[in-house]
Amino acid sequence: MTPARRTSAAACLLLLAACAPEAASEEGGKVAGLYQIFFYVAVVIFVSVAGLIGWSIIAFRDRGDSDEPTQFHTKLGLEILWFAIPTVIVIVLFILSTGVLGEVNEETPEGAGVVVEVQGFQWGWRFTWPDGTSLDSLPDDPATIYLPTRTPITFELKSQDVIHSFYVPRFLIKRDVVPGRNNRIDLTIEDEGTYGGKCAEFCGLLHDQMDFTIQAVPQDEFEDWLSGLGSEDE
Ligand SMILES: [Cu+2]
Repeated sequence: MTPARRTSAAACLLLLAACAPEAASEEGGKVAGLYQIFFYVAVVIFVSVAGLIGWSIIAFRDRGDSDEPTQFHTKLGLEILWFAIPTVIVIVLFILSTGVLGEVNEETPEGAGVVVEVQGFQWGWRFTWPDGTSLDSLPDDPATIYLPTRTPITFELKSQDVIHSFYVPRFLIKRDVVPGRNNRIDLTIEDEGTYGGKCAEFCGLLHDQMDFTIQAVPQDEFEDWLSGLGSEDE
């Protein structure tokens, strides 16, 4: 590969990497950071392997003479090297992943932040706050729920019937909602904005219509919205 081609291939890969959505949650940012490390490691591996294959194809091509290149058996140093490099890569990536997994799964202490119970059902979501106020998101009437930015939020995930999956793509975190099991997602939304949510586990006929919207707003605006919702309920 000429240097120009190599540069343009690298540029294409970088552009593709930029296609991943930007994380709107603190925890998603950590996942995105980890993803980027994996991506760059993969680029280095791909370029090295493809480069070496390309080089050997050209360097050892049939030149029309019958002379074979020098044949040898066992090259201990090289064999140890190509065993050691992937082993080190896997160990480093494993340690980094475990670290990020621990941070992302860290539970907000009880009483801190906002807790929302999210119940998935065929085919919608019921969002319930600790004071009992609830809001349903249904296929013909998808709900918008408000949540505060820069405050820890706990989604307590429950299912009434089959397995669903609570997914807000911009948060870069997805978790299954399993009947008989209480799952949770703890996260902090960093940026104000409107974020679409979906069910990400095929759960029947109207699975694709289990949409909802999260409106991330400052704390006081969230409280106004929640008290308005509570009085609507009465
Ligand atoms: Cu579902």
